Amino acid sequence: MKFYEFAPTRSIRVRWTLQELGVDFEAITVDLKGGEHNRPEFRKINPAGKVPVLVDGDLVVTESVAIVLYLAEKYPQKHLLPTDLRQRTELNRWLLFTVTELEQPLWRIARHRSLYPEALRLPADIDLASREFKAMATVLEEHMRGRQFVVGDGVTVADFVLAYTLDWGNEAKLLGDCPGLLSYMERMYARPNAPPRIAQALASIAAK
Ligand SMILES: N[C@@H](CCC(=O)N[C@@H](CS)C(=O)NCC(=O)O)C(=O)O
Repeated sequence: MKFYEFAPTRSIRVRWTLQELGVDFEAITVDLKGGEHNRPEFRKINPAGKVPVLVDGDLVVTESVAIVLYLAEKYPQKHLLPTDLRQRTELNRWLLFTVTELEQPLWRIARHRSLYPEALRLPADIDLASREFKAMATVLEEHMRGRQFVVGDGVTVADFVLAYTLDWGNEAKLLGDCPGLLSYMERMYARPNAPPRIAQALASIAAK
């Protein structure tokens, strides 16, 4: 399997899953800072010009959540997905909550802080998105009370997606009111096969 990644991005969700599964893969860095995602060779693999991408034989999978679900289904013996319908539905629920209710405000903040051209940035949207993130993080804080994992009693790919997204929220300084989420995120990153935190990954590319 070939894994196209750029260290501090949503690629972390996929690297985390691959490392927990303990499977062989070839990692290929797509240097977003250097514009490698806009090269025609990469656009052929993902016309959206985004990472992560997983290529497994003739199958090309984009979208970080689709990739982690594919990997968990490909290696069922590692039990990173519940088989019971109710638990699986809970997993889908929290995965979608993570990418729609938590990630989207964080993405808006990142765009309006630094990714959009300066003239297009809307500081007011940073404020709105921050409030929306915090309101939804509070809902999750309540859900996580007394829990080790977001779904059921064992680790699933939803934990990798969520812990990365909470690390992103922590980088944006939005987790201050959610001590339970902070300690869950830190516990997840203390797992032996966890990937680097976003701050470490950013430092590794800055050093290059
Ligand atoms: N929904 C996609 C988002 C992928 C995405 O936006 N990746 C960013 C890095 S986190 C990227 O490659 N950006 C390059 C660009 O938009 O030009 C996923 O979860 O995989």
